[in-house]
Amino acid sequence: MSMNGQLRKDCLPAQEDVTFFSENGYWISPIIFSEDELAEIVAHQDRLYRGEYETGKAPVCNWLEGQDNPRALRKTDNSHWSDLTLRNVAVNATIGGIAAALMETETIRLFHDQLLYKPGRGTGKETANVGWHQDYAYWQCCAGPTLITAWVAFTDVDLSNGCMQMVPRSHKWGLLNVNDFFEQNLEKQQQAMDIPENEKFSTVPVIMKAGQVSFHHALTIHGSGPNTSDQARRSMAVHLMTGETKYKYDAKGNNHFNAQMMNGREGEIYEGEAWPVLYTAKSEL
Ligand SMILES: O=C(O)CCC(=O)C(=O)O
Repeated sequence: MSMNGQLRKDCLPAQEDVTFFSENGYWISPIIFSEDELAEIVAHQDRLYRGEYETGKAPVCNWLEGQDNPRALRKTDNSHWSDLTLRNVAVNATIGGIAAALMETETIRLFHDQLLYKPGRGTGKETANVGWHQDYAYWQCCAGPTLITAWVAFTDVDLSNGCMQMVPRSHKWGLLNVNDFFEQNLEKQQQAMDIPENEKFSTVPVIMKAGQVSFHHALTIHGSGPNTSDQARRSMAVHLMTGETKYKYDAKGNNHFNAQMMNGREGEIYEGEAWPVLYTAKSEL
């Protein structure tokens, strides 16, 4: 199965969708992955959790069966290092084409992926919520917020299984004071947030069918609540950067492990094998 090869033009955003993204900081695509593709992807997700690495290379901080807490959120970074099916999701050309259109840029590269599994009912106190955050807070190793995340739903998602929630327009508010992926108390976080005057904190649930992909800007505030359903919520967050994204050393030491592959080349564009190109307008010539 070749999931990455062809750019599906029928899935690209129309001009009004690009305007919506520019105004609100997020957008939801039509279905990109078929049921058969998703079944294969999910099987490979489970292989990763069993510690079976097709390429022989382990991802970063993988959750492992029999070893890690079954009730916690499973977050595996760089699954594309380890598994070719998951890699095909992370470098999917249609995802790249959509990201380029929304960011109004020519080239989209993979920064890193994050495989996610939010267990179903029974999580008890370890609710596996994702606290309000802006992705750029974690990417101070990039000179500017020229990044976008594509979140691929492997299962249907809605509020009952802890779908992501977006705060529209928040990508226009700059980097805020409250940013914590692992915080469980989203209400407390919201109260402490410095929202700009004349702006309102409102949330929109990202309700999708399996195979759809949501996109959010690196400054868009988002988080997610508990999964109260019987089934796990499965997905992959594909963190993407525009072709002009440059490396910046973060003096606070918050250098993402993928940025370490830049070997301190301050001010240089992220390019090369470590950051595969998903899409470039040049290939369209
Ligand atoms: O899966 C979630 O609930 C949050 C994922 C996330 O923070 C992201 O994709 O940037």
